[in-house]
Amino acid sequence: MLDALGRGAADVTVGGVRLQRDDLTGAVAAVARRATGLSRVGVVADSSLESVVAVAGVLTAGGCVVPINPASGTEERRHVLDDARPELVLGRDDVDLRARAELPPPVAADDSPAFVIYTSGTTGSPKGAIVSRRAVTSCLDGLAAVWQQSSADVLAHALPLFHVHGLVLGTLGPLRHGARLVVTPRFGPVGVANVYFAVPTMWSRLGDADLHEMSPARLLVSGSAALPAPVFERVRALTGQSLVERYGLTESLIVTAARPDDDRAPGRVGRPLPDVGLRIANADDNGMGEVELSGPTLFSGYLNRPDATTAATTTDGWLRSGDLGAYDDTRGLRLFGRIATDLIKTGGFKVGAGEIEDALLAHPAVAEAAVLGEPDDDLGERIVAWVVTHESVDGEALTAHVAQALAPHKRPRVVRFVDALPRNALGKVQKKLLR
Ligand code: MCA
Ligand code: AMP
Repeated sequence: MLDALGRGAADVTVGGVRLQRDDLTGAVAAVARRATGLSRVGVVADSSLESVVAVAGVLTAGGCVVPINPASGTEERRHVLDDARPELVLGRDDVDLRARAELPPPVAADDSPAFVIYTSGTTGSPKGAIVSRRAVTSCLDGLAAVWQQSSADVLAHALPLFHVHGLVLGTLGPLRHGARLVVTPRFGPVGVANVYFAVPTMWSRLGDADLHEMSPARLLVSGSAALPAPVFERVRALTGQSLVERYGLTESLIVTAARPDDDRAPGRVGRPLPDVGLRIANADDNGMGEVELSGPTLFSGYLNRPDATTAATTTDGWLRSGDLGAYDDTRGLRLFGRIATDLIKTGGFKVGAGEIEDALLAHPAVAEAAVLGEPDDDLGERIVAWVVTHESVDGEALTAHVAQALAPHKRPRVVRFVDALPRNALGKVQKKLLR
């Protein structure tokens, strides 16, 4: 990675454990030596320096990383491993931060895969989005250009390392720019940091004093989910700064970003990065329609799912984002929400209603299940499940069942027991009636 994507990090601290440039390079090179010749390597991406070294090492060797949520449950992990079939899986204990080696020769940024990142759809199990090395470098270089990121920056965040936000932007970004990175277990001020990345829930949870402490930073960034206006206003009141929004999908990486000197407002996610194509399909009289995307940051398709890749792509090769937006050149892209109600964004994580329904139905007490996202002040949306049971069970048991099968962030926060689900004449659940 240090070769494939950049000139190497100045220094990285994760959870209080720090490696500086030469030691980091040596440890990354040691993983790279081990990963040489492997095409796909799973990394159990917990929030540790070992995860960063493992990811960077595999990329440096020219391999493809399959990030695995360390909290993923039995079913979800089995699905990822069966689908991606990594030749090796690296966890924290498999990486020695004291190991040192010489870096192998650089690997070009080309169309070969850098990542297979699992992301939820409306139905079924998560799909593996294949992200090329070129997509990663295009995205990172585009963002660096519009945000003037450099080796002078110190980025701080508390994002998970198994999704695009924390992994690509929040880890590979600073490695590529040679900036300093500090990953903390909880989001908050870090004395030396001048750039912060977080999801809206994290910005919203900060205390007044913490926000005040972040005032000297040069860039406060929000992304992954809709930024509520009250959160935007409160951050502005307490830091004197407007949050900078950027927008993208796992399938497109980041495609738009507000520029530091743009006139900012919540929901305005900026103009396209260099070489990104953006258009609004089937726009209504107000210019609102589905955001479609093209350009070098787009994914190469879903692993083993040509059907899903075709469904996500227009006949002329653009990605259907599933997001509703309107665009003008001066004020950029404004987002209004998602088209599919069966995709839920909770705390910045995308979760499909279908996968939770399937997990609930696998519980012996559950006869029928319907899942929806409801507005939530903290998480943006909370996962709510309506269930019909054929034997007695409590909501907590069902919640624990989903957390254990899929992942804790996919667990319903509310379980409502009903005698029957509203269905139409064809037997399809009428979710609108549940709202
Ligand atoms: C509670 N827990 C349970 C249960 N109940 N575990 C198992 N079974 C249960 N029944 C535990 C959890 O394991 C966890 O433990 C703790 O309770 C709280 O977990 P959770 O509910 O997940 O935490 P939260 O407070 O709701 O988390 C809020 C959060 C989180 C920190 C904002 O949602 C988050 O990290 N969001 C970031 C999402 C993100 O990075 N998205 C990027 C996607 P413990 O934690 O103590 O072990 S990429 C993307 O979207 C695009 C490209 C983009 O634009 O960026
Ligand atoms: P994911 O599949 O987890 O990569 O999530 C991608 C989705 O996150 C997009 O389709 C949007 O719905 C949402 N998203 C990302 N950034 C923003 C943002 N700044 N504002 C609103 N929604 C966002």
